[in-house]
Amino acid sequence: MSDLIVYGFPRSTFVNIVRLVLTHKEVPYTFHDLEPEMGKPSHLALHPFNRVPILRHGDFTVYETSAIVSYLEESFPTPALQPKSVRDRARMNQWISAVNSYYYPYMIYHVSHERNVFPELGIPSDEDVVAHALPKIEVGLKVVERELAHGKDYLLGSELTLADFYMLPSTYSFSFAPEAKAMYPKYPGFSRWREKMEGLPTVSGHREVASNVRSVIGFTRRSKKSLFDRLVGALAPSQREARARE
Ligand SMILES: N[C@@H](CCC(=O)N[C@@H](CS)C(=O)NCC(=O)O)C(=O)O
Repeated sequence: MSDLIVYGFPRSTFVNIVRLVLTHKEVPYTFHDLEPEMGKPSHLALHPFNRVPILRHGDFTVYETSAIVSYLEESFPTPALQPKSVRDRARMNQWISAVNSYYYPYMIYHVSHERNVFPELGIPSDEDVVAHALPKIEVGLKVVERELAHGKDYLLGSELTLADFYMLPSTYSFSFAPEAKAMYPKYPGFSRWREKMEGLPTVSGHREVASNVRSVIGFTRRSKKSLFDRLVGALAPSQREARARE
């Protein structure tokens, strides 16, 4: 068994970034589903900010996705997922920061939660939160489209980098929202990039492992209650109102 453990829950966007990188590098790892432990002392001992993912490698533990993927890149350098040129690395880090600051918050924390997660828990969507996020998502899609005007396969050009694996999970989860179905076809370069990414053996391999039927059924049954308990705090009216202004 591998001495690498990824802690998280299967649906998490950031957890999936880490799992994609490990899959691409063909590094074996064990996945520890933290769903039943979220917010409990065993989880907070790993991540004091109450988030996922967390990586354990032997006696070393690290949280925050960008720190984790940098560690993986340096510990398992081949195949490389960061460019050799200083400027391309800056560009890659620009994408990573943009996903953290603009793509994930609006696509996932705002719209996907309102459209997919809350209704699954029997809670109606807050249309103000969705309406506020949509123009910001449109900006994000225009930026990707403009960058991909170079006509090459990946965000930075012909080289697959961490930027692509950062962008994929947010744009994948958001694709299930009805708004994405209307928006995505307007961006042909972005749609080609998604197709290219989905066709990579890394991505199909990861999806197969992540959608393992037994674990998904287990997750759905078990997680509804804990997800509800966990997110109920986020439903405080003041917090939801704040999200419509962020
Ligand atoms: N800055 C963190 C963000 C991680 C994050 O927000 N993870 C989400 C899941 S995608 C989370 O843990 N949410 C807490 C929850 O769902 O209770 C990182 O880069 O790892």
